[in-house]
Amino acid sequence: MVRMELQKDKYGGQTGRGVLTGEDLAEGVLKGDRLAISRTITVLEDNLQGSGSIYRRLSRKGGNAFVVGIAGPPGAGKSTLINCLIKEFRARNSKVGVVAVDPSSIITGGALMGDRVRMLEHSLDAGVFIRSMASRGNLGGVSTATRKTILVLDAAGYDVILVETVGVGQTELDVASLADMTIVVLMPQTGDDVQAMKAGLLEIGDVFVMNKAELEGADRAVLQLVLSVKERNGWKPPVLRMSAQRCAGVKELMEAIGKFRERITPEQMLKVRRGRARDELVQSLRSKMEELMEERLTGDGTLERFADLILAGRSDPEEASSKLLSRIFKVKSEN
Ligand SMILES: Nc1nc2c(ncn2[C@@H]2O[C@H](COP(=O)(O)OP(=O)(O)OP(=O)(O)O)[C@@H](O)[C@H]2O)c(=O)[nH]1
Ligand SMILES: [Mg+2]
Repeated sequence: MVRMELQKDKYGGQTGRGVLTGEDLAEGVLKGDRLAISRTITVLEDNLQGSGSIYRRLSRKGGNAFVVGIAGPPGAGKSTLINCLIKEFRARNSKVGVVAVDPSSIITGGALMGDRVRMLEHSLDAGVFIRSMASRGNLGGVSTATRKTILVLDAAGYDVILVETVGVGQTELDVASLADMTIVVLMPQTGDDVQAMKAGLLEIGDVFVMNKAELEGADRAVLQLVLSVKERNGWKPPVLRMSAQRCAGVKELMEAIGKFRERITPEQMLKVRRGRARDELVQSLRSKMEELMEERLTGDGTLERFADLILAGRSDPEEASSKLLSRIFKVKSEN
């Protein structure tokens, strides 16, 4: 509660000089001011006033952080493992940002709390910034909000950004595409659904961690995984064993991260980042078009009128959408 109050005083609203601008916030971020970082993420997430200028200022500053996605089924030990990674990176003097993407937390709130408590020991460290994010109906969705958060942390000077995502829905795949490398965390278990889940995860992992390796069935699970992992672009993703609760195996994981990072050539990096810039552009276009649609068509009952026309057999969805498109964009659209 105290923190919320502080945020409000410094960056949350009116000050003696008047309302703080996006530029003020952006400057705060570039100086690494934690309250500014926190407030800025919220402003960008919610598209509040000032987000345009913040975005312009910050997006030209970033590009230095190494972004690592940590994906895997619920309860595999991703947060526990991140805790271990934070310690290792801090020991090497890297500043670490953590983004916990948690679509399920709106329902339970439990996982978020768990993450907070588990990572609490780092929360007083100025070199660590942890942000949990629920998909609370953000414009453009979770991956857009995650991208913006990464942008802010990157500009604020965090060297490594760890992004935790659960499961393998489209959201997670989108989030994985934001990362420079992805670590997939699994645990020994059985069941067909798990196999299906792994199928999606197999595609995105650059390193696989079999966590809870002290549990029964770990050897078999590792063996199965080794057999299923395929070489991609000259890199055979290693399969590592870990007991994240004790951080056993974290040195090997750090080594694997280092190796992967070393072999990324500047050209590959450029290619990845160009692809990302393109995706961002498409996403932004898409959300602006949706806004436009919302603005022009829903408020005044246009959609209902066209629906009636279709019902009455006087139009069809294809023809109607072409007409509406040309109306929105004021261009002639091919039917
Ligand atoms: N036995 C054992 N338990 C572990 C290990 N690592 C983590 N756990 C436990 O597994 C549970 C889930 O760990 P989390 O780190 O919250 O897993 P998560 O993947 O982040 O979970 P979600 O964020 O809810 O998807 C916790 O009770 C951990 O204490 C391990 O190496 N061995
Ligand atoms: Mg977690």
